Amino acid sequence: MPRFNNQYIAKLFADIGDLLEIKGENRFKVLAYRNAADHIENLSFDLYDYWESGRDLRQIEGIGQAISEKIDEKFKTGKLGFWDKLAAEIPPSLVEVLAVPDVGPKLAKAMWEQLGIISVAEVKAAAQQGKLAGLPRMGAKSETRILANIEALERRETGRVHLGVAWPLAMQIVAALKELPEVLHIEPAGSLRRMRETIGDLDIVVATEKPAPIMAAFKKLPLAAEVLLTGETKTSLRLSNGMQADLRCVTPQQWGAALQYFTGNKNHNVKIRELAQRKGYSLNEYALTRESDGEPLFFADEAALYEFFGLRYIPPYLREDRGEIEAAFKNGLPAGLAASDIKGEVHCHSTWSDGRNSIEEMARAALAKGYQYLAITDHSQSLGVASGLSAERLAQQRREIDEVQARVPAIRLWQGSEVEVRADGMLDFPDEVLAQLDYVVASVHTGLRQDRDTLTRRALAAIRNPHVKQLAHPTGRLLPRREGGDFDLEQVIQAAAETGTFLEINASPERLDLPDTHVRRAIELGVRLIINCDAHHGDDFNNLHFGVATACRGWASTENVVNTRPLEEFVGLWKKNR
Ligand code: DGT
Ligand code: CA
Ligand code: CA
Ligand code: ZN
Repeated sequence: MPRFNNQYIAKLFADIGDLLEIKGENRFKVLAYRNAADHIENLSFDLYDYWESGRDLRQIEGIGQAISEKIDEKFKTGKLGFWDKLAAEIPPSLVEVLAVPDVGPKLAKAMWEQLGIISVAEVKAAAQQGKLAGLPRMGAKSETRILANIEALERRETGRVHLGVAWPLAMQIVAALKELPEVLHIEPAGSLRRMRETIGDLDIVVATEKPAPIMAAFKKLPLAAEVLLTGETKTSLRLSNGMQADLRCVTPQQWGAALQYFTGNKNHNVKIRELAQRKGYSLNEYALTRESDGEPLFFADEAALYEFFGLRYIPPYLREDRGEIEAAFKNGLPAGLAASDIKGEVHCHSTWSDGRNSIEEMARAALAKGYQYLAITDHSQSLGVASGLSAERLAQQRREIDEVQARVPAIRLWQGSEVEVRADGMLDFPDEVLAQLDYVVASVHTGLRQDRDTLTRRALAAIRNPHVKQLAHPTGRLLPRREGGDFDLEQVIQAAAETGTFLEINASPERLDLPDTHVRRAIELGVRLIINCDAHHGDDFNNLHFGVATACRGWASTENVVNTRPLEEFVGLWKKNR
């Protein structure tokens, strides 16, 4: 029998208290379990030793008859019948849901009973889809607050947020400060400017002759929760979401060197500084200084600084010390691409599954983006949490897509499906159903904790299916916290290259999947990449730039990304190699 330690037993009783509370049990009973948990957690001796020596558990504060019997059963048999019965009634994972601030037992219960929610990840997804607002005593405001609480929990765990959280904050700060007449230049620098997938803190750089009013305005921003440090040219704030934001003011002549320095990353900067030293200069955040006579050299912009070293301008998204400086010497930097190069998307959702807009709304949103084509790819049947479509519902949906196509002829619409690759490795629809679809996207959403072989086999089966044109979000990671599945990505990338299956760069800031490093490998092997927002709402098409940045960080150019092609050419690429 395992010797359960005090922490284990305390957690067990705390969880029982939580589950009983969700169940709606009498308050005193709930409190009794929590009280016992508290006392056990704070014991100065080992509970198991105490029990083993045959002493009476009821002598311990907080432990009465009922709880002493349960401890006895657990220590004797390794099990607790009471817990098993309770866990069969109420999913124990709801305890984790209850840990989210503003989620009380009543709400946890309603989310579980009415929406089938049993994990924090599902609470988050439901909040994003506006599904919580409809619950009793809830509304859009409390839904937004719960979502923010979950993001704060994630930030506390990792110290980082994803771009979807950091980007709008940086834009808000920059927009507010830009109004000031003293601001000559302003840029968000650091990891955000490099469009790294997660952000630790914000770094804003300003060129000005008069920093004081800018510092004052920064401290007074509605977003500012606390001033952490403030000086003449630097101020650090704690923002209301818990993130830190640093503002640095430099003179206009220092601008080029400062922006370059604070953009990073650190290793890229170290390499640039070495170049300076080799030329007999030292480089800091303000200027280059000739070591022989201390003469400073200033740069009006970053391009001038790179040019001084005989380098092509290196865009921020490449500054990760991944060979970009060597490439810039040889004029071998990738050309990159822009959001405006993307001509359409083939992975989005409508109210037919877990999307929030109708097919027509999605079509019009895509058209407003200037897109030439859009495939509606609602989830397939086995993805119950996302209201996946059966083959019958797919047939009905086809009619609606045809109707919308007639009303919105300016954009080409396709019927697709985001077909689940089931845990057993089978696709969620038989080939006959897949054959009727215009465009098939395969995804692994479930069973991401399977072992490497099983997971990889599932991905390969999808890639090798002749109907599957694209593998969506290949790793399944969720930023900033959940690692993707343990796929053998090298094999996945090779199979995609062999078959001509498109690998997605999912532009949702929670995914950015393929990750940039694997984008680079995919390009080496000649994989055809595709960037999609996986939009669940028309506004989600605005995430495109995150996906484009991820492609660029993986050294992609337009020729690597198939949906930079206009309609006819894009369709011409659908044919697979085998
Ligand atoms: P983050 O905030 O963790 O997402 O990442 P960054 O890259 O924004 O890092 P941060 O905020 O610590 O610093 C911003 C930039 O300042 C960084 O990218 C490069 C520059 N920097 C910071 N510390 C150093 C340093 O010790 N040496 C050099 N050369 N540059 C530095
Ligand atoms: Ca930073
Ligand atoms: Ca910083
Ligand atoms: Zn999707």
